[in-house]
This record gives sequence, C-alpha cells and structure tokens, in this order.
Amino acid sequence: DNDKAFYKEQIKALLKQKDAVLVAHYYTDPEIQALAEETGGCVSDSLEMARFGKEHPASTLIVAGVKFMGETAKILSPEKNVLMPTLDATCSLDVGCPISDFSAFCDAHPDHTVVVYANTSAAVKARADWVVTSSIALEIVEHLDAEGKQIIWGPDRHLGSYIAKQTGAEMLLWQGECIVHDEFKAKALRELKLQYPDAAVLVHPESPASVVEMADAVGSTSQLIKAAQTLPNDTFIVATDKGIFYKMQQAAPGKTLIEAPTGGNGAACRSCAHCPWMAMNGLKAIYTALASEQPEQHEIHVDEAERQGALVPLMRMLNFAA
Ligand code: CIZ
Ligand code: SF4
Repeated sequence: DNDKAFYKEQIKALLKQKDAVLVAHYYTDPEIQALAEETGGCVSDSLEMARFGKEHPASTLIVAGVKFMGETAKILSPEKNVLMPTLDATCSLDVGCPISDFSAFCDAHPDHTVVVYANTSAAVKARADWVVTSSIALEIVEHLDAEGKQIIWGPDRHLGSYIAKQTGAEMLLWQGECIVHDEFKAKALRELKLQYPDAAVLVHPESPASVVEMADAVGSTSQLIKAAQTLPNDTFIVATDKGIFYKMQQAAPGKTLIEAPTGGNGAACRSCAHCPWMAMNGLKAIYTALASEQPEQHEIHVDEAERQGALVPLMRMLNFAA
C-alpha cells in the first residue's frame, strides 16, 4: 500500500509536469478509475474516451484501456502524444480479426456496407464504411437498414446477431468474440436468478444470445450504468466486466450488485469476468509510462495512410452521434 500511495503521488506530479491527462475505461481496476477522476481525466466507454481525448487541451493522453482505444485516440488526435501503460494490452476481438482475412471477406461481398466495432485495428477501421461502439451500434444499423443497405458486421458475432435480431437488418457476421463476455453462462444465471428473484439482470450484448435473452436491460457499459440508476430493483445481476462495478455503485448507491456467473457445469472460467488486458493497466505501469526516459516504448503510432482511412468511418460515427 505504501507502493500504491507512492505511485499515485508520482503519477499526479508527472501528469502536471508532462501536460498529460489520464483517460480510463470502465473495465480498468477501481483504483485506476478513481485516479482518473481525481486528476481531472475521464472514466467512460470507448466512445466517450475517444471524444474526451479529442477535445481535451492536454498535449499528452495516457490511455488506460486496450490498444484499440489508444489507436482511436491517435487517429482522432494525431498532434497529441498518446501513451499507454503497456502496448501489450490487446483485445480478443482485435486479435481475431486480422486485416488480410477481413479484407478478403469484404471483397467477396462488394455490394455490402462494412460496419466494424471500435474493437479493431486501425487497418480494419480503414477498410470499413462505418465504425461503431456498442452504445451506438443499434441506431447506426437501423439507419443503414432503413436506407436498404446490406451489411457486413465485424468482429463480434454475439453483438452482431443481437443487432440483426433487434433491427431485422440483413447482416453477414464475422465470427469473433470477446473472451470475457463469451463466458457468461445462461444455465448458471437461471440458477442465480432463483436465489435473487427480485433482481434485474443487466447484460452487455457481447454476451451469448442465451444470456442476452434473460436480460431486463441490454446495453453498452454506459447504458447499463444508466439502467442500474433508473430501474426500481434493489439488486442487479450484472453480465459484463466487473470493473464496471466501480462506476455502477457510484451511480446507484445502496443497490446490491452481483456478478453474473461465468463458470457453470463445474467448468472453470478463463477470464472470470475481468479482461486480462484491461488488468494490465496498473498504477506501476502508468507511472512507468509517464516517467520513462524512452516513452517510445509506450507510445501509440498509427501509419498515416491507415490513419487517414480510419478517420473517415470514425468521424461518420462521431457526427452521427452528435
Ligand atoms: O468490451 C469492451 O471492450 C467495451 C464495452 C468497449 C467499449 O465500447 O467501451
Ligand atoms: Fe476486448 Fe472483451 Fe477485453 Fe473488451 S473486455 S477489451 S471486448 S477482450
């Protein structure tokens, strides 16, 4: 704990000294989210992180999240230094959607509009017509469907099939998944609901359809926090990364928040409702990135041609959301 206090003080001093601001995702550890709040940074979902980073006057952004979030910040703010606690923090959706294979998939269906989730590389974004986050995916697909567009969706198959079901849009789905949300289990959730009959179930749509079907509210991280705030229930069973409990408990004080089950049938969970890559964003890693004599090891670079290409569908989303 002495170490933690040391790192926090050092980070606060370095943020000022380096004209930097800390931008953290809801899935990072609570102490990281608290530090971002305390130092005038932001804690949010990937859409808001992108907006905040673009609009904030600091010359350096330190992004506590995963690589695609750092890249998105750099695409929108090429003039800023974008640092990450570790460049090894990736995402199973990004890893499972390499540009060469995805591009071939798109080429095979040239009449389709390509919509990709923000959880992708800059190269995949550059191949897309639209970038979306889970907080705005439904509205954008509705809009495209109303225009009669056929859609290629990548990479999350659970989110894609949820959106296809909700909108009735014709969608070809890339078969990727989030290792965290894919682990939520419907059978164990049904058993848990019997123990808490008055609890409402809050589900992120990266979860399997069988889990989404049991939800009282389905939505992005910010939408689930809103649901915990507005639904009358005293207890919530929450199927998303448990990092969210920090802000959800702040937004809904006095309510009981329970983790949705990830194991089931005696099987051990792999990620146990916490993203292993988000967990790499510890205090020491943030300190090291800010203090480093070789910040290049922490610095996000995006190829300029890819950046220009990715900027177009990203700005489409931000302008649509505005
Ligand atoms: O699962 C993720 O990485 C999410 C929910 C990202 C986001 O859009 O905030
Ligand atoms: Fe990717 Fe899932 Fe981790 Fe989010 S929680 S960064 S979607 S692996």
